[in-house]
Amino acid sequence: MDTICAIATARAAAAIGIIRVSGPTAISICSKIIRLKNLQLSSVNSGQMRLGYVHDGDTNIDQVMCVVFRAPASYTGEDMVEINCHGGVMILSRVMKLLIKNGAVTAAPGEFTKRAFLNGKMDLIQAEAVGDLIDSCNRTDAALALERMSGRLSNEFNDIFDRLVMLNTDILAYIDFPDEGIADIKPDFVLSRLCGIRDSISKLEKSFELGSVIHDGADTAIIGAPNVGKSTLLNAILGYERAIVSDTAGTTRDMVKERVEMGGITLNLCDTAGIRDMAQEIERCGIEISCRTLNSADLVFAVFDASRPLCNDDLKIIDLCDKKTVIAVLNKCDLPRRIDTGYIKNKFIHTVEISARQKQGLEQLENIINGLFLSNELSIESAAVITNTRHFERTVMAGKYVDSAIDTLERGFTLDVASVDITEAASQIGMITGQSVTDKIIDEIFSKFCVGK
Ligand SMILES: Nc1nc2c(ncn2[C@@H]2O[C@H](COP(=O)(O)OP(=O)(O)OP(=O)(O)O)[C@@H](O)[C@H]2O)c(=O)[nH]1
Ligand SMILES: [Mg+2]
Repeated sequence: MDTICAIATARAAAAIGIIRVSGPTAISICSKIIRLKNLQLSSVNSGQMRLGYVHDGDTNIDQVMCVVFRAPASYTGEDMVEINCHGGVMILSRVMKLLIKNGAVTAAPGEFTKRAFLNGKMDLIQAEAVGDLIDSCNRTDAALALERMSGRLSNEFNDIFDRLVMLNTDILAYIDFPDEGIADIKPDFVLSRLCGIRDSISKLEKSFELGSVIHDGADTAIIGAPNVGKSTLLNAILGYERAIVSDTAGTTRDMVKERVEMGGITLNLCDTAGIRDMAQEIERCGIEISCRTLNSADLVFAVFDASRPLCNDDLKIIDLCDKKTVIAVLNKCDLPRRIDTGYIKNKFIHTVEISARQKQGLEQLENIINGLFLSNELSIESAAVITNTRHFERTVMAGKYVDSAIDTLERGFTLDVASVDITEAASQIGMITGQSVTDKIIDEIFSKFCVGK
């Protein structure tokens, strides 16, 4: 096994830059280039930080702090040295060159975490969570990644895997050794255990609805009749003038998209063209896009001008919002109220009164969003939630195999036929945790990591 090295911090001028070295010769290679006061690097206690110099012969290259971690008590499970250099591309690359000159090789993307996985320091879910934590885009996404790193989601999948394997072992023992006094296994008993497993899989499958919104953001359409203040609302949420605002109806035609964190989740906000019946050709194209955006949205802000009575275009918006998750936004509340508030409150579960121009009421809007997606944030962060598409796809496949096994038994086929599907279901779950995963999948997963991770 090679000893690998990589810069683990950003390649930019900074106070500190960290180089990681891992592998069987990590300590001996680093001993050749790091001089400590009164001590050999190889004698330093694990986890202790020491001051020293990286040198190339008689030339000192940098004053550094370094830590030795001995196998197996390290991130990768191998001997490791972490060298805290001064930040800056030039110093870091000189130290890297020295390490390579003395026998280390440059690490591939994600190779440290891949080694940690291969050495049994973490399962595949936990390894992927390291990447997810670094890439997380909001606090809930980060909290969930941290939960996965600690093994919360792994426990759920391991439990399902164990239940499938145990059930299959019982079935196969009964089929293969009928004369050895193994208790009779009735199809009904297998069916009830399979249904229990299916419930657990379904729960995880369902968690992805929320997980994908937390990870990728909620596609949020701001829709409404022209001039109700949609673009003003977008600008107020973003905190800068992103979209053109004017009192001419039909100002916005192209869709304006921005990402923003609001209420604990990321919103992929789309300001759209005002929807109205009387529109010229170009505006009509914009309205078509508005309707498509509305249909595919996870969340809709339906904006109304509270300073005037509801018009036909507003009523059309109310109809279009049917079956969507909608927050009705009564805008222009700084002006005298002329809208039928009761009518709106009757039509929508969530309503908020704001003045986008004066940036009033945005906090209430934020609270509603938080309540909608993270009603019990604490329990979400400690719950097993799938946010990774790969995990979701395998979970769905496992569910299908369990369904097929259930169907087989219900149609009166023998246990050995169901056993084939149970084996497949376990193998799909094993691909999530890494228990039954191919080298190709492993390489694919870690190649998405950055170097040094
Ligand atoms: N008084 C008041 N005026 C507002 C408020 N929000 C928006 N306006 C005004 O309403 C007019 C229309 O605002 P926009 O944000 O362009 O409205 P829109 O819904 O994006 O309009 P279209 O793009 O044409 O569909 C502008 O003159 C805004 O200044 C508000 O909260 N109070
Ligand atoms: Mg607009």
